Amino acid sequence: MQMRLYLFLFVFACLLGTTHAEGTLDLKYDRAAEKWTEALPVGNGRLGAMVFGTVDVERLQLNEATLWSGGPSNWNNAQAKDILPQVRTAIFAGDYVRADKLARSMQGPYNQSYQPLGNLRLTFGEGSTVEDYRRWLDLKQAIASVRYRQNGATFTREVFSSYPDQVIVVRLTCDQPGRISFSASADSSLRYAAQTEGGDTLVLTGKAPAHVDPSYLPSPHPVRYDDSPKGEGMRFELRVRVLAEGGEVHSAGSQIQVREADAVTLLISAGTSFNGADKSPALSGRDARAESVRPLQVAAVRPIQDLRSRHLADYRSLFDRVHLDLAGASDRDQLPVPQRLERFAAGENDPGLATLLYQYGRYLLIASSRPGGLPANLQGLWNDSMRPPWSSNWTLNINAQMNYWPAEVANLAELHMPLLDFIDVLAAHGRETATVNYGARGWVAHHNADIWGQTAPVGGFGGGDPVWANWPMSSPWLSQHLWEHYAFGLDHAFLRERAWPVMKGAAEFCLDWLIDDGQGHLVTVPSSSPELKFLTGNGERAGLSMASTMDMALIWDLFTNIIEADRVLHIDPEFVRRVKAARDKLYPPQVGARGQLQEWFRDFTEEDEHHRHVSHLFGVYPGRQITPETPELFAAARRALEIRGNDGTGWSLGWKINFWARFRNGDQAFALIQNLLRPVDDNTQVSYGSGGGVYPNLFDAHPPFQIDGNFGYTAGVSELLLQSHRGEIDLLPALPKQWPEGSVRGLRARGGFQVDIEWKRAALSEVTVHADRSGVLRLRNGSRTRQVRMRSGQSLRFNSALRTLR
Ligand code: FUC
Repeated sequence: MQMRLYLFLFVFACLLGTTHAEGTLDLKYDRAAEKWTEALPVGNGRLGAMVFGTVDVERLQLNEATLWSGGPSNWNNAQAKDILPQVRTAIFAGDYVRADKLARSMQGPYNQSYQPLGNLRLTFGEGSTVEDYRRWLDLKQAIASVRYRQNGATFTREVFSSYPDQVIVVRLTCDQPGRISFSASADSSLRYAAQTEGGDTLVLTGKAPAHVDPSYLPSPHPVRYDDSPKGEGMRFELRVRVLAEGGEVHSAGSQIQVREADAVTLLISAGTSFNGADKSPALSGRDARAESVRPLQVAAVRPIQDLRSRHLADYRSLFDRVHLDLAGASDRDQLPVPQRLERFAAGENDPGLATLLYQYGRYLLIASSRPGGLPANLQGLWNDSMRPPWSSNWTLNINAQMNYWPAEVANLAELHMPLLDFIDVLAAHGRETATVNYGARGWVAHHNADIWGQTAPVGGFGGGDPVWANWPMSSPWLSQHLWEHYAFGLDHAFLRERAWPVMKGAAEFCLDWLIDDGQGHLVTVPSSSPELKFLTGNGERAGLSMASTMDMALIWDLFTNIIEADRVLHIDPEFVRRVKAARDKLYPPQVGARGQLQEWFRDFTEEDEHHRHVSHLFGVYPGRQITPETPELFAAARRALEIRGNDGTGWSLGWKINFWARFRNGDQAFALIQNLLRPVDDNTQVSYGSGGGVYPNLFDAHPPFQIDGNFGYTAGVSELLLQSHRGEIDLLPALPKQWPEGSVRGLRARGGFQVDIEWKRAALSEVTVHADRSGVLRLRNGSRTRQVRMRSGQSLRFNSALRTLR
C-alpha cells in the first residue's frame, strides 16, 4: 500500500514537472469534474468560468458579473413610517410577538437574482482509452489545466480569464501535429438564440427574466420573462472566436467545427445591457453586442504568448504580494485535493493544505472583484443556476462584509474598491429609503441588496420573518469598510472625499434611529440579533426587541471611526460633538447569567444556543470595542463563543477562526480550521446548522456553496499571524502549535505598514517592517514591545527581542 502511494506521488510529481522541494500552489485532481463543485474556477472580476476538464466533452460553465434578473424598481414602503411607532410601543410594553407581527407590514419586495450566462461545450468525440489524466488549478498563474494521453499523443488544455484583455482564453495543444478536432457549441438556461458568424465565431444572444423569486420562496412561477415591447429584462451576448493553427475551421449550423489542427485558441467574450443600478437594462441599457465584440476584436489580433504574458503580469502583480510558508512543502502537495482533505480530516497535519486554502482565498478575490466592477457576491462570480441559493445576492448582515475581510490585510486593497463603489450606490438609494420608510436622515440599508441597489427590507410585503428581513444596520457595518480602507492605507484624500460623506450619512441615520429608553440610554427599537430568536417570558419566540448587542456595537464602531476620522479631517466639529455625546449614551454591553456577553438588551434565552450567527461578538471581530483592554467584556465574549460551540455553517466557522485569533487562542482557531476543511460531498441542500466545510474544488460549503467562508478563512489565518486593531502591530498573537515553523511576507497592518514575519519553534525569529507612510511603528510580540519612528519608504529588520538588525 505504502509503496503504491509513493510510486503514485512520484508519477504525479514528474507529470506536473514540479519538484516537491519547491512546493506548489496547485489544486490537483486525477479525474474530471462530474459535479459543479468539482470544477475549477477562473475569473477576471467580470467573466468567470467553471472548467470541468472532461476528456470527451469539455464544459466551461460561464458567468458575466452584471447578468441579473429584473431592473430598477421602487422598493420603499411609506406605510412603514406609520407602523414604526406602533412597533416601538409594543416593544416598550414587552409585547415582542406583536412587534414581530406589525413589523412585517414595513417590508418591501424581494430582491432579484444573479443569473448564469451559459455553457461552452467542446465535443472531441469518443477517443480510445485515456491515460495519465491530470487536472489542476495553478494559483501562482491563475491557469486551469487539463492533460492526458490518448492514442499515443499528449493533449493539454489551459484556461485563464484575462483582466487586461477582458476575455477568457482557452488554449488547446498537442505534442503531435494535426491531432486536434472538435466541435464547439454554446447554450444557456436563459432564453437565447445561437448562431455563427464569419465561419469561426459562435454568437449567443439572450434576454434575462424580468423577475426571479429567491430560491427560498415557494412560488408557482418563480421565473418570469416579460415579452411585451417595453418589457424589462437584461440583454446579453456571448461570443466565442475559434482560432486554429493548421487544420480547418468552419461553421455547421450553430456550431463551429475544427478538423486536424495543431493548436487552437478560443477567445470567450460577453457583454450585457447593464447600464448602472438606475437605468432599465431593457429600455436604456448598453449595447450588449458592442460590449462583447470590442474586447474580442482587440484580443483576436494578439498572439497567444502576449495574451498569456499580459494575463500573468497583471495577476502576479496582485497575487505575489503575499507569500505564506507554513513549515515548507511536503509530499502531500502532490496528492489530489480530495485525498488531502480526507487525510486532514483523519487527523494528519498538512500545513501545505492550510496554505493552499489561504492563497485560494486571495486567488478567488482577485478572480471575482476587480476595480470598476461589482463586488464578489454570495458565490463570488460563479453560479450555474437561475435560482441560486439566496439569489447569489449581497447579504449584508455578515456575508458580503466577510468577503472583504482579507482585502486589506492580505494586501489586495484595490480589490476592496468594488465593494466601496457599491456602498456609494446603496448610500444614494438608502437615503430615499431612510426618508420614505422611517422619516430619518442619512442612509439605511437592510439585510439584502442586489445589482439594482435594493435598500428596503425584503420579505414580499409581509412574507419575510423580521428577525432577518427587517434588520436595518447595514449602513454602519458597510461604513466600517471605508474606514478600514483608510486605516490600512492612510490615504487622506480617500478619507475626505469618499469615506467621510458615506460614514457621515450612516451616522446621521443612526442618530435619528436611536431613541432614549427613558433611563438615560440611547437604544435602537426595533432591534434584532440577526437571525436568532429569543424566548419571551411566556415561552413564545420573537425576533424584535431593543438595543441588541450587535446594533450597539455597530453604532459604537461607526461613531468611534467618525471621531477618529475627525482627528485627521477637522471638517465638521459640530456634527462630531453630537456623535461623541451619543456614543457616551449608547446602551452598554451586558454580561448575562452564564457569564456570557449578552446578545440582547435583556438576558433572554436564545432559541438555539449553537446558532450560526455570532452577531453579539461584532465588537471582538471585525470590530475593536472588546479587547484585552476591556477584560470583563473580553472574558464574557469568549464565554459567549464557547457556548456557541465549534460547529456551524461554512461562514460561521470562518468567523469563529477570527474570533479565536482575537482571543489569542491559536489552538481553538486550529480546531475551527479543521472543521472548516471538512470534506463536503456535493451537498447542495441548504443546511443552517452544523455541516460547513469545503467541496472538492475547495469552494466553501455553507452548504450549499457560499464563498464567504473562503474569504473568512483567509482573513482568519492572517489574523492568527498579525493583528493591528489596537494601535500596535501584534506579531504572532495566536500561532497554532501545528505550525511551529514558518514565514509570511507582505501582510499589511493599519498605519501604512507591510510586514514580513519568520518564526521557529513556535516563536518569533525575525520581522521586517516596510513603511508605506511616515509614522510611528509600535511592535508587540507577547509582552515585548518596541516603538520606532519610520520614514515613508523605509524598511527595518528586527530580531526576536524586537531589536533593530543592521
Ligand atoms: C444569511 C445567513 C444564512 C446564509 C444567507 C445567505 O441569511 O443566515 O446562513 O448565509 O445569509
